[in-house]
Amino acid sequence: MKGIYSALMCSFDENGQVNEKGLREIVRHNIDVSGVDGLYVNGSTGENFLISAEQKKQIFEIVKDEAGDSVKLIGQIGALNIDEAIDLAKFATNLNYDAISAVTPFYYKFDFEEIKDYYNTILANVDNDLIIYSIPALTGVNMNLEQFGELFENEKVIGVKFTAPDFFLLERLRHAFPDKLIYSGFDEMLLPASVFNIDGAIGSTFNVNGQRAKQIFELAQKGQIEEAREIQKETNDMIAAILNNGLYQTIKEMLKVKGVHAGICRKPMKSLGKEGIAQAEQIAEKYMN
Ligand code: NGF
Repeated sequence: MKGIYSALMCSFDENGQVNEKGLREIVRHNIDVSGVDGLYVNGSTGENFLISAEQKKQIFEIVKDEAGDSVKLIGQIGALNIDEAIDLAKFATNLNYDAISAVTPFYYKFDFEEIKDYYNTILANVDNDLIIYSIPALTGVNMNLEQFGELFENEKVIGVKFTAPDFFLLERLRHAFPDKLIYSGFDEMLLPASVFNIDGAIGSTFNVNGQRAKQIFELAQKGQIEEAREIQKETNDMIAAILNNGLYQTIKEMLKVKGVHAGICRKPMKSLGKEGIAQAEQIAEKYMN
């Protein structure tokens, strides 16, 4: 389960429906061109919180059908409706997803006991391993070392997708839980996270930059920090340009330059105008092979 995972984009048409052909092309691009080790399906980058449960299932099915067993698959099933989360967990598990993942429940200010109960309830109902998806900047849920430890007491909780710039906590987690999987979630901080001996990373920009991400991760593991720093610098030039233009929309337009029918983002995300599309095309020309 170690390595570089794309937080998979999904292709949607103008009516907000899943474009199956486009989604299959995105999967193929990630496997054949970006060369990632795995796909994180129905995460933030997949616009998971903007789509119906039926669409989530459709995406789980298409991705598994296209990827087969060629790369590892993690299915993000977290939903505020715990029945939906359990249903999606069973669905992804029946499709042979290698693991499930669930974002910390958000919006209502759940206390830690409620969050722990959420994960343990899901896992009592499904025969699969789970990776916690921690992204405090978007959920408002901050957990400390002891709280992660309590969640890890459930043996089926095998790791965490750690999307936070808190390197002190990251180092403490690594030290305290050497047997749990720790995936870094901020692509622009992949190198410093790798230096702390993470097991892998999950990111949106790997859809268009998977090869560089793999190089950074592997060089850091070998202690070749100077070379890794060069590639992280080039990567961050690209990420800064993407963030400046609109994150998910720009990645989709970059994929289109490579012939991938990546579609548009679901409302209420807006589409790029002519200038934004031209900017995305320039970023693709400059940074994609
Ligand atoms: O898009 C976000 C929002 N974060 C992603 C990633 O952590 C999300 C990150 O790659 C993810 O894994 C998922 O789709 O579930 C950033 O887009 C990237 O580092 C640029 O800032 O924070």
